[in-house]
Amino acid sequence: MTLRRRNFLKNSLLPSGGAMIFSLPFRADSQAVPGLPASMQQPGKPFSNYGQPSEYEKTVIRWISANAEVPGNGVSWSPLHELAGTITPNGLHFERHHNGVPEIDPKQHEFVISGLVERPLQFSVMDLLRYPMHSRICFIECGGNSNTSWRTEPVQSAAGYTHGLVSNAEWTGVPVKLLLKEAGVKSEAKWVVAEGADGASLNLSIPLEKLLDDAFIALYQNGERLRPENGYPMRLILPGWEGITQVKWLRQLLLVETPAQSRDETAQYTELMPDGKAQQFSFIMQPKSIITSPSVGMVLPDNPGIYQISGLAWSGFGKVAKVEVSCDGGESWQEASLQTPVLDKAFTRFTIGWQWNGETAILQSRVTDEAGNIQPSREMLVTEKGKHNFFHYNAIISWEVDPSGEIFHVYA
Ligand SMILES: Nc1nc2c(c(=O)[nH]1)N[C@H]1C(S)=C(S)[C@@H](COP(=O)(O)O)O[C@H]1N2
Ligand SMILES: [Mo]
Repeated sequence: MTLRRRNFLKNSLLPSGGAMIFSLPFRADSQAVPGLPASMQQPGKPFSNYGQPSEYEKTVIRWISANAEVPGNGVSWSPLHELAGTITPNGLHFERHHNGVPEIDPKQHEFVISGLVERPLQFSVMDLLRYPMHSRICFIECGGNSNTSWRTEPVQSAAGYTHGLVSNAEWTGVPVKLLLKEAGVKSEAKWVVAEGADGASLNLSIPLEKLLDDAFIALYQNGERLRPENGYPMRLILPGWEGITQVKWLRQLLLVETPAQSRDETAQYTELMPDGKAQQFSFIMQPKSIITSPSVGMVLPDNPGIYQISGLAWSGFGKVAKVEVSCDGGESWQEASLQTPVLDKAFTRFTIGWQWNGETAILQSRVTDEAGNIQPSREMLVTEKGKHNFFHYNAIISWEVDPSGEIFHVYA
């Protein structure tokens, strides 16, 4: 290795160890142009090593709700109402931390596969980077997303700050089945306990079949290495499944016969049903959609006027099949256009034109996924799941546009 590198340097045009200075024959094209103001005749700001959003976009931020009693515990909401397209920029991906963000030196980090396997394996970050990788765009949604909607009164925060514990990114990493094959899964193994390297070693039990299906260990997020907040240097991605199962700062996959019954699959992330029993392991995220623009807190400038309704839809069961939009509180529905490509278990952008007549209007969207699941009304969801649930709220979201142009969150 050393030898080859030395040869490479010898044969290259770069002075070894020296700085790379390029003096390409650039054209001197910043000459004065008559009639232009002086400011436009100056060169702009210097280049930057890592780009940041424009000064004028400073208000486009995640909204943090930290738990004052438990340091490191809380969420930050993705500003869905400010974003376009389907990919969540890395700095705006929602966050959910139980024990803060650990600072991990990738050179020190080790990931192991152990338990009911023929050959326990240990990987450094460098080891994993040498495996064949694949990329996939998919959403991650926290099971607690939208949970203020279980309350009797609708909250009036911006759309993303109520429903934005969901984001969509292109993740790149190593399929788990490849590594499990190498380790040799014993026939008794049925579950896998995934553990993170954060404060309380967050751990979750995952059925082995999902790991042998489409699970992967992501090292990259939208083309660059994972952000510390999203699991650097590696995290589990389980397309379409509840956020809690997608363990960040992954350090172990332990193959076992039965689930660990850990804190976050017993005391938390279970669904309290009307009969008083709690449902465990609600892994797949149900179909959901939201109109992101216009939405609560915005004001429509023209009354009457023509507007573009735009929103996001997704389902843990597969692709979005259709999205219908109603402007009259669900009396009538029209099919929206879906932006292509429509991807499996990923955000799909929908749009539809709307001619507002200036009167009170209630805007709603309703998604149907390719498995035939339809997003329920709030009434249907509450009837099925009761009033004391906390997780998996996926009912239709309603925005009321008043004649003043102001928009409110309502239950309709
Ligand atoms: N190790 C570890 N993994 C974790 C968590 C955590 O606190 N620690 N939070 C989980 C929860 S509840 C969710 S919703 C997702 C959030 O992923 P994100 O912060 O990258 O959006 O990570 C999951 N993985
Ligand atoms: Mo979560």
